[in-house]
Amino acid sequence: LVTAVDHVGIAVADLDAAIAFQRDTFGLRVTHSEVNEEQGVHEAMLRAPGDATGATQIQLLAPLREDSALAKFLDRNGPGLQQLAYRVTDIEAASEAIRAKGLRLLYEEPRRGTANSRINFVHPKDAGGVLVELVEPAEVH
Ligand code: CMX
Repeated sequence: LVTAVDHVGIAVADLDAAIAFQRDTFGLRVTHSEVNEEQGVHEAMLRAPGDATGATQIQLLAPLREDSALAKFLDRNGPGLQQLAYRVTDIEAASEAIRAKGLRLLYEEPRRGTANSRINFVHPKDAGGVLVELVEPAEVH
């Protein structure tokens, strides 16, 4: 079902400070950043320089609004690991297989994720306390 660990998401209060910390402490570099209005996040994707394309990335997520899922997570837990994202090739098929096992997905239909990927989430209460994101990357032309 899953082809790779696409990324691990970390909730942060200050995106620029978190990017500087990851860069100065671990040598990670930003490869992509964007605002996702629907998800209510300002996000950056980071990877180690020299890592092969397609390697697991670290996603830093800062809230855009107080009513976002990210803001609620930060209010409740403070900064820290927020999600584990699995890459899939066909999100409809993956969603169907997961629903068939009786697990709850958060959305009826996939929504837009980072870099025009298509995403959904398994409810953390159905996945051992981990918010699991399913990511079907956008086709690269
Ligand atoms: N990881 C693990 N557990 C989590 C969690 C997380 N990230 N977020 C919430 N929970 C737990 C809560 O602690 C709570 O546990 P208890 O009942 O034991 O206290 C339980 O899940 C349900 O909490 P809730 O109050 O019913 O739900 P929330 O309002 O906290 O929302 C969730 C939880 C997962 C539905 C919401 O965070 C969500 O919709 N997430 C998906 C969207 C998202 O995370 N977007 C940001 C990332 C965008 C991107 O990746 O592109």
